[in-house]
Amino acid sequence: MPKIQELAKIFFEFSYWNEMNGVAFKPRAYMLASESVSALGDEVEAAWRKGGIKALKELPGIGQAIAEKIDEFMRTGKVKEYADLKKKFPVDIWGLSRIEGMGPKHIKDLYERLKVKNLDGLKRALAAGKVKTLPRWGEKSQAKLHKQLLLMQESSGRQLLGHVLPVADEIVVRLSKVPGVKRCAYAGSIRRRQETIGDIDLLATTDKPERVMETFVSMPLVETVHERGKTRSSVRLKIGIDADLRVVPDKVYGATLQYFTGDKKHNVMLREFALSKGYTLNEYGLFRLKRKEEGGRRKAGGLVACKTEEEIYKKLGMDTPPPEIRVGGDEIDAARRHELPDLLPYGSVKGDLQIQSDWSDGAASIEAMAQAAKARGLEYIAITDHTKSLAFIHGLDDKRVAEQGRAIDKLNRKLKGFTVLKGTECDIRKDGTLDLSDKTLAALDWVGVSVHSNFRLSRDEQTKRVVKAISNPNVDCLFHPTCRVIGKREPIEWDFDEVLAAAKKYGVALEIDAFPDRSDLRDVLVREAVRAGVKLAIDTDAHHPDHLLYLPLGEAIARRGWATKADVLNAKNAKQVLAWIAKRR
Ligand code: DGT
Ligand code: CA
Ligand code: CA
Ligand code: ZN
Repeated sequence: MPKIQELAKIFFEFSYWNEMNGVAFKPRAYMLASESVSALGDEVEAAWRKGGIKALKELPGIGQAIAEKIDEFMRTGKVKEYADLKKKFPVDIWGLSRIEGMGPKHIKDLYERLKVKNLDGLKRALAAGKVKTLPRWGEKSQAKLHKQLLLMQESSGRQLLGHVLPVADEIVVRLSKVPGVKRCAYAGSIRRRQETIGDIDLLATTDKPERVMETFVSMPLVETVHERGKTRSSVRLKIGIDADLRVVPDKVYGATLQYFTGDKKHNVMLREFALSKGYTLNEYGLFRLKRKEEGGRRKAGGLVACKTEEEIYKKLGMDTPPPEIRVGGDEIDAARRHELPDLLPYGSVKGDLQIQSDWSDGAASIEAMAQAAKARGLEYIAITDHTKSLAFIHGLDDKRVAEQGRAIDKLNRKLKGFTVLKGTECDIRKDGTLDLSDKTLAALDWVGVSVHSNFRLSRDEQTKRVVKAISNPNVDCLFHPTCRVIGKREPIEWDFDEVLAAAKKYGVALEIDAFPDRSDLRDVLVREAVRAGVKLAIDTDAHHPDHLLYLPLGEAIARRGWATKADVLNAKNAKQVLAWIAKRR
């Protein structure tokens, strides 16, 4: 585990430990510190080197006590209080907590009553039927736990796009600088912006493969080298994922990029289509097939295209499908008919419509979030703190929402060329009613609603609950519609068609939440929303200024769902968004 993640884990475990023991305030302070450290990454060490404890305290979510622990960790590689904790309570809190529904008290029970210390121990206890004897875990939770463990196993090995993409970008920058390298890119699932990534596929073109291979296998990011060859090398990265590099001559770059971008199904379909047109396609290019010889097979003949992807698709008589939609569905047909949509260009989103501040569970002040968004080139944000049902994270009640509104008015008078919208992430109660009064909601600029509890209602009940919530005329958007958390929580069960129809009827937008483990709505549902003419709102669900960098991941999901600029509400400016809201309310 990288050093900084180690620190994030330490603070996370402190948070849970304090919570187990009923200590006030500390759990939240440690949780914020953990999120902050994890989001800031290497900036923490840089700040510490520059200005020690004092500089650390300037970082969001970090106070004196935490700064002292970071200082200790940077100096000694350890935190003494943490070592003491591990002696008292030798449990992999971090690992166990990855299971949905596994809170601090459960972890305490599991250890004290069943001596469960980690996921393996939990598996054994489950298999032995011991878990259901615990007061907090009945038969039903036992079954659910089994399912959760399976879900974790399925996703193990694959990593979230949002965590891998920055690393892949860094490698491409590094390799591109090697003398003699003409072109370099990542292909595979990263280029397609799939939500999880199995391994990183890289391409480089050069006449001197040795130098780029040497750079690749000796990058500081590399943990072990699996294989080093003249045209292909493969390594394990420290973040726990493999990366392959293939080096090819520059003139076949297009063909190789097309082949290794995939996905496999798209390639199979494309190759079949090429054959039907008298061509053959492989990673070296598109070739004309020779006439069938007597009794023999048709052989590859002259090269037709290989320099760029566009050239290859063009020779096949079609437009080039953007990598995000190459899934082996109807994209080849659409490309042949020249009917591919103009996908939402990256950088189109002008404002972030879901931001949490330190009024609820965010790490930074409203102003800090606004400044960070402005620095990233956005024109507006909506502050959407949680509401009172989520008391454990200081959700706002009507009174505090009003108070926050006044604070935002004041801030807007100060900010130049930037707007903060007054919003909420209002909790949808079990019965579909909302957690704030209609009067409060009506006074807000932007009302998002979402489900945070009772994930396991019957399909019918869940559908009715959500439809009822979005039928409230003050509601503008349904946040993280399916409540899925990748590798952790399954989507809620409901009738998506019915919710979609209701969203259309009431003019409510559906959110695309760009936060890496959410990616909710996912691509196929986005496409259904686009078909139904329901507007999408892309946002980061930022709880920290650094989370704003996830916005392009949301744009990628929209692209995977064939969304164009016209489908995305916040591709509009603040004034246009407010006009849209005014019209629909
Ligand atoms: P991943 O790594 O599981 O996230 O997904 P991909 O799509 O990156 O898959 P990967 O790394 O196995 O292969 C990269 C691309 O190379 C894949 O999308 C298409 C191409 N490719 C690999 N193996 C085959 C194959 O057997 N046939 C064809 N047509 N293409 C292949
Ligand atoms: Ca791959
Ligand atoms: Ca691969
Ligand atoms: Zn939150």
